[in-house]
Amino acid sequence: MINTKNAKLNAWVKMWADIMQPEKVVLCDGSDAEFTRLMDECVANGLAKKLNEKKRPNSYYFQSDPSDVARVENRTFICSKKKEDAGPTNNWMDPVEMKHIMISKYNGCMKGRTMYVIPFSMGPLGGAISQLGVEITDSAYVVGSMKIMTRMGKCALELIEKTGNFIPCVHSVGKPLPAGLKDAKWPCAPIDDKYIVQFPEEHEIWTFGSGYGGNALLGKKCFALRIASKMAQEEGWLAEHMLILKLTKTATKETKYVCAAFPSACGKTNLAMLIPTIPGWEVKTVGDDISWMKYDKNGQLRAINPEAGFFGVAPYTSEKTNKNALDSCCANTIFTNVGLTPDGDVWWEGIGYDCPVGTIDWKGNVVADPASRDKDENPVAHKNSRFAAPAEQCPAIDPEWENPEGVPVSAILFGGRRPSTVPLIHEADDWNHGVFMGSIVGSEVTAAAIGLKAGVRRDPFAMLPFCGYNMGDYFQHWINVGAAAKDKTKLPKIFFVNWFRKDNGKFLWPGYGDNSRVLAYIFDRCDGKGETVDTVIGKVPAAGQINIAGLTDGTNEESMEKVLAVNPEDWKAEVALIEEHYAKFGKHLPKELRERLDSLKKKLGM
Ligand code: GTP
Ligand code: SPV
Ligand code: MN
Repeated sequence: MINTKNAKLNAWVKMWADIMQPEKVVLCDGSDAEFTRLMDECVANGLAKKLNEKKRPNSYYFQSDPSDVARVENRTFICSKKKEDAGPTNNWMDPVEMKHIMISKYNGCMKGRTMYVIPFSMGPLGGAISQLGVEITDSAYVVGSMKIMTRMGKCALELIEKTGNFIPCVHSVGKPLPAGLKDAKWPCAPIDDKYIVQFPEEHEIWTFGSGYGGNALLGKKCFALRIASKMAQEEGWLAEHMLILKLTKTATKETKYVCAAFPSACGKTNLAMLIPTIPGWEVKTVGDDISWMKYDKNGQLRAINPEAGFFGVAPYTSEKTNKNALDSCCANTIFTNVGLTPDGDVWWEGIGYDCPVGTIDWKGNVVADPASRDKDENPVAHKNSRFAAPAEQCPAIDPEWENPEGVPVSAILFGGRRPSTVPLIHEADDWNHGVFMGSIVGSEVTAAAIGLKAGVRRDPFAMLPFCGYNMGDYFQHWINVGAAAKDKTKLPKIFFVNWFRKDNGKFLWPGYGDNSRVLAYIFDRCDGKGETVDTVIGKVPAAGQINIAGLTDGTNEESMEKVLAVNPEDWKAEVALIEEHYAKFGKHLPKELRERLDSLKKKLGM
């Protein structure tokens, strides 16, 4: 058992150890030595490979079970007392019933394994916006990943010992290890036996059966979004699926911080680390996935990144698309489901050079003839393969990224993958109009979750899989946060962007580093500069306002007109889809949003 200075923590661990019956219990200290020891144990037991020390020091390679490659939304539950409080977009089960089922799963689930106890902080240690948690897990992969993704170990434990406050996070891969048997390469439970469960009223997380990312690194989606969104509703702040970046106009050294919510695998990591292709601008990274925002005493909304690492999509990360992400993975990184090259390095589609013959693909097969592989049907790296890399290794990390007070937010962006209808950028008239924009975000589905139907789905605020309570009440919370602003002029300006509009199957906008051209326009709009044109959905830039100088991909005045176009017929069809989407929320839909939709319909003559 463990013997910390906090009796509540000791008793909680003992209770779970009695149920799960691990061979031993280990309190993690978060040291570099512990990381290397645990990862080397995984290597010795056949669960991981150590990468070439010369090329990628202190880095490890894992292949998951083919059933365990992404989040599992149909196995994710919000267990509030009342079904209505989970709302129409979440799976719900009665908390008592769920606990009953899960305790039977947890009974003896760690036999033959070690129970690791991971104290961690989301956000800078001791910061006013930060929160503490403790995860118990039987996965060394989870311990290693939590070391990268959170402030973990002794430093967090000391704070927990002082206050006794922590969010309890329970995890097991759900596969006891009978004595004498060799462990699986990636132990986990079958797909229908995976449980990702949040108890929002109790601020507690129980998960079972998956070892993957958002299912198992409980500080991330389970805590920092599902539970934190509920805490934020109770306490008047915001917990969002957003990157945070700093934009600097180098001539004047003026800076602005921007938060952006895009659905999973829709470009947050890329935008957060972007290298501008236009002179005079610099981008620094604060976070790439999650933003917690609170008003300071002057009424300024400030954001922190609660994480300490990046759990990024590997495919198509290259020197050209995202050099800063690639450089962040240079050492001390865990890779999952990418390709393993014969010289002990990693490879993925779109890394920028050909796949070496003899590379092992994510399923463990040798790639004998790389040129003959279909990169879409049978990729070497799974489409949701990921790296977990320490944020401090990012060359573009903002010196302010660990400021416990957070950074002041000037603009909020919403977006998704929309092949049609939605222009490159449009601007909200005011906060509530921005909330309307967030509430109607839609996107083509990606590989970040298992088992979703292809096509565009509504993903309001990019929070569809991550809101810990009724999404209608969440919309209302956003309206309330705007109304609570002491000084409305200090509220961030809200924009909607779409890097993914197509014409004849081809992207109309080059994206990636060229998104700096849109960021520059946003910067000026925050200062009230720049020329706009009013459309039915909001302000779009007037012709020539987005700098396209030097673009050689075919972008010209004509393509800009297409990518910025707001076509009333498209929007009439969109309104019908929004109606359908809104109908789900019944009386939980804020009247302010209904009014916005009605006003859009009126403008469209509907
Ligand atoms: P999560 O970690 O799942 O939350 O994803 P994310 O939002 O951080 O997405 P990420 O930046 O990892 O991008 C996902 C995919 O979108 C990658 O394959 C990128 O290459 C692609 N992508 C990112 N930005 C752009 C862009 O501006 N244009 C285009 N066409 N593709 C992009
Ligand atoms: C996402 O799916 O939005 C991710 C990856 O950031 S995961 O941590 O698996 O949720
Ligand atoms: Mn994400």
